[in-house]
Amino acid sequence: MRFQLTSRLPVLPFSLLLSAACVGHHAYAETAQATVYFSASPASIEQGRSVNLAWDASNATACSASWSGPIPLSGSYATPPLQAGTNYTINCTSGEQTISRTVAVDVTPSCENCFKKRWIYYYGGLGYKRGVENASYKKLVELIGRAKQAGYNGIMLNVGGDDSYTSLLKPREAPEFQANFDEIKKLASDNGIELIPVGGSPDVAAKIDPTLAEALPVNNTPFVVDGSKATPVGGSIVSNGGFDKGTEGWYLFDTSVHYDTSGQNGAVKLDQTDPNGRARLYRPFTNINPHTAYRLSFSVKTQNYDAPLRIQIFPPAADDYNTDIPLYMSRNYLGWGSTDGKWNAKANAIATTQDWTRYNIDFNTRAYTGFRLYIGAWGNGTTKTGFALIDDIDIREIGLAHTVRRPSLPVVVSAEANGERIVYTESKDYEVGVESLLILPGSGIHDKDRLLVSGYQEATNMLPIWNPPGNSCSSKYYDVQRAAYQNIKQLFTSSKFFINYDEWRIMNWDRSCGNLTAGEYLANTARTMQDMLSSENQNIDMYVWNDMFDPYANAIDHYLAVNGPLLDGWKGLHANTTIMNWIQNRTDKNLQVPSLKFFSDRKFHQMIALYYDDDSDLTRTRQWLDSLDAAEKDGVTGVDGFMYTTWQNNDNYGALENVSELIKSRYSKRWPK
Ligand SMILES: [Ca+2]
Repeated sequence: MRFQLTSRLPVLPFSLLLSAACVGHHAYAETAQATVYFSASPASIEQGRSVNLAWDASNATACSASWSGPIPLSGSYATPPLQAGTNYTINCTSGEQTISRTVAVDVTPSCENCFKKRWIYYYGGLGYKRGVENASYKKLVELIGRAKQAGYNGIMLNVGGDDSYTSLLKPREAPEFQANFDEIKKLASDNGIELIPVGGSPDVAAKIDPTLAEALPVNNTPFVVDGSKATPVGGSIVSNGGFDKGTEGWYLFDTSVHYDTSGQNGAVKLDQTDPNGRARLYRPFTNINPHTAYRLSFSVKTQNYDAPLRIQIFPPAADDYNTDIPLYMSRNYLGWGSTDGKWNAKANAIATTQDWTRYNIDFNTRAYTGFRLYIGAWGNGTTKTGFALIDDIDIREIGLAHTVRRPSLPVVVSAEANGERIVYTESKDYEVGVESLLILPGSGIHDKDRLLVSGYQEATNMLPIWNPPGNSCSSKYYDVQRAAYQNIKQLFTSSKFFINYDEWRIMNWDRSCGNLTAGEYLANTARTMQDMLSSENQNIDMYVWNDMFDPYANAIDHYLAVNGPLLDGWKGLHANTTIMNWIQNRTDKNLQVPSLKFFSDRKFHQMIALYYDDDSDLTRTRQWLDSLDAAEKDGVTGVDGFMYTTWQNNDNYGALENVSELIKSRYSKRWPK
């Protein structure tokens, strides 16, 4: 042992002795008179890092250092960031003797673009069955083993679906979760896989507190009082909705749509003869009030019909806006109905053969003054002989349906009288009932009065999203997010956190934040959220998807039911946020290069989310890597990782090894040794 070389052991703290024994590149020697210890820790660094020098001289009278002149007999010094290999020397004197010690610090070029983060996206529940009986648990166990073998070092864990709320936010309510999660955590740690939590979605706030839901304005619906109840004046805006005047007012959009006289005083028949399955009934509506809530009702009868029947409602074609943006396009094809003020238990659906059945859906005109209604099929089933009959189409204003109420989203009941506007008082003049108002005894509202009722309507089911997002104007939004993060922080050891802003399709309708653009609203929300997260965890390292902040994706002038232009939301992101870029090229346009450049120009680090769903021959993975090469040729820096990202069925992990092999061979210098 090196300490036995001298009988006069220098008095060093135990930890320093350990570092002397363990750390390379140190000089340790002694003379009869003096012993000088000098070390650099670490002795090898990446460009731009600093090292700590430590020394201790026993029986010496003076020491000097190459970096500063005279120094104390023992001490330490942190070097400035080093750009190249550097030698440090100290000289200590003892009588006539000078002892010189030198340490060499190796500096390796910084690998800014090394794939330091090699992650996998995982979405699944862990809560309701123990261990391997739980399919999600089992899949994750297998994935961790394969991840290690294939060279991955992180799994972004969206413990997902309906399970995520109970699992991540209320673990005690899912009794199997904790044990399953603890085992996953241990397994991941044993295999060198970091588990990165996903959370902070705006949905979380609305799920925990439904009064925080983003909601669409419904302005001045005319109501009429009948006794102690007021309901919308109503009346269908659809003429010839029963087809008793043939197809007057309607367009039979495809050759597989016919007028049918077999019953019900006329109906429309959709058959399955079109090779592409197109069978659409169409009608445009004009001179419609904006910000109005409507209920569409219709009847369907089928025989041996298995094409997916859909309802789609778009803004008017003549509108300046992007007319591809739907007003109503539920992820449930035929929409989701409502009865007695509540959503039905199940989405609207037809049987292959069924007698006449009535359905309804609710929609909102937003800022538009018209809309285009489509009922029909865009794709075929397997039977080619079946048909569906549609009849009795009715659209009327619906007041106070799925109303969201909070201080900034009031229900306002008023009337016009003698040119004056009277505003009535809740609990004194009326109470809000089920899609109606209850007029109270002694109310200022009287039988047969005409009222104007304004409120805010849940946009649930109107767009293909799962849950309505919360609105961040109220500080309650962040209270809910904070409590959620505190739970997540307890569960995970990683300081990384993925803020799940994904397809945020309804946004910025609450004016209590001020008259903001959607981009400003998003920037404020992201900044306040990240401030809150940073206050909860000083070491937090935050990640977001690109799309809501990306002008080549969703950050555009008109994005679905987002109120106002969604530009410049990125300005709210903390500078050290990493963008997880999953943008896909269009057939006519490379979007990946400009998107990577957009975020690189704004100094964000990025990871590329490769392998989006089915890509078993890696065509799209190669395309992504080609885009990365082109972007980096164009000056893009800061792409320091990738994520194997699968979404559909969360099941496409088949190419895990092939993807990492491809990257390893194509970027051997960027793959950490
Ligand atoms: Ca009819």
